[in-house]
Amino acid sequence: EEEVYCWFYEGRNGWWQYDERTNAELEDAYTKKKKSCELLIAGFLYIIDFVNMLQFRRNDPSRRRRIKRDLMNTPKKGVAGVRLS
Ligand code: V3L
Repeated sequence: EEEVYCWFYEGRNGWWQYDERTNAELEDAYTKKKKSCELLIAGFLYIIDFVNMLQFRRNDPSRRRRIKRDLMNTPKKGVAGVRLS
């Protein structure tokens, strides 16, 4: 089996996989050993902090979520808010 890794953000009782475009951006920044990067998600700017493995809104850092890089096959709620059926 292939060991494919991708990125997840935390929901209330589980993890959501990032959408494909955002996942590619995260993987690119992570591979370049950046400490952080900025993402535009649904009209909001978010900071990804690779040091503390957090996502938060740039204009409201209290809106904070844990993130992780894990095997694609790992249990998840769905992808970017779209639940697995
Ligand atoms: N990708 C897509 N939507 C996001 C992301 C992201 N990386 N970050 C936040 N949102 P906040 P449960 C999530 C959405 O952090 O029931 C899930 O995708 C976020 O959506 O306060 O708690 C679900 O759709 C939320 O709707 O800025 O597991 C939903 O929460 C909104 O942006 C419920 O998931 C504000 O998030």
